[in-house]
Amino acid sequence: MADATRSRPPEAAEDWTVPQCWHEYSAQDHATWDKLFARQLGMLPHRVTPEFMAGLDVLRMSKPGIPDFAELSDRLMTLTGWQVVAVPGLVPDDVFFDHLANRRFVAGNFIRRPDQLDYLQEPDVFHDVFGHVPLLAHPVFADYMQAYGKGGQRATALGMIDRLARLYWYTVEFGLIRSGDGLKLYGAGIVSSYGESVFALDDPSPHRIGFDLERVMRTKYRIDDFQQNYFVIESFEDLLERTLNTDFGPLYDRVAQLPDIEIDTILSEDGVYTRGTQAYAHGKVAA
Ligand code: HBI
Ligand code: FE
Repeated sequence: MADATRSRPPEAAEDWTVPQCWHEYSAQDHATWDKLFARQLGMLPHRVTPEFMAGLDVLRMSKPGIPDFAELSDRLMTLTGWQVVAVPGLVPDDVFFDHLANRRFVAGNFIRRPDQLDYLQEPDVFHDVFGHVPLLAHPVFADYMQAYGKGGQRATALGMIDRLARLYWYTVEFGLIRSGDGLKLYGAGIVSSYGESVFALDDPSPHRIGFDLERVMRTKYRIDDFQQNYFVIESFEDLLERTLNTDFGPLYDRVAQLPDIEIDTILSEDGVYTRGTQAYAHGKVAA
């Protein structure tokens, strides 16, 4: 979540964008990307939704080194009308929403240090570009992201950003999708993390619950560790349909009257795919 008090660095434009300065990446920066890329590619193909692999392919993302945003944007523009623009890190919510509403995805231009391969707090170029950009090549998901940006602008006016942010968290960042009899990954926070890509699908600990818009908007989330529940969509078409064709006004009114739902709760009306043991989260507390 963006820190509302953060101020725009002097080198950034009014819309918080900066030049990517691709030529300034060091050999070590590119090597870090290649290492993270190879590690995910060794494990993701049978775990991630096929649309993600198709996006990597059509955007030529297996080319070694940190991608040049100008090149990515050229390809994306042709496919779905999206661009990738560089920012120094987290940007304020209103700036973020304005970019998405105009089909611009903001990506951090820096890469994590070699001692931070497994976890870092701020989204870097590996999370933002490897995690988020492949699905922007998918027309339906691309429309969903823009709809989220527009929804963010309306939610701001209604004081409901926190509720809408939960939708982003449980879909764009940590979503699972049904695939035949099984589940697959699509959330960027999962697919850019080696540990969570295994945990989210295979671990007996987390709950996996069928997506319901109102339910998701009421559910808290954690930013400091693997999720304790994941929400499963049927398809990108279904996700777009359930969000785009819903009037969020009455929904926000209803949600505002209802209590928040804790991260480890299962409700009687939930469509449960897996009832988790919660052993991972609870084991940590005891330790
Ligand atoms: N800024 N760079 C960046 N990346 C994000 O994912 C992001 C952001 N600012 C705000 C934000 N996300 C979220 O708070 C909104 O989805 C609510
Ligand atoms: Fe992200």
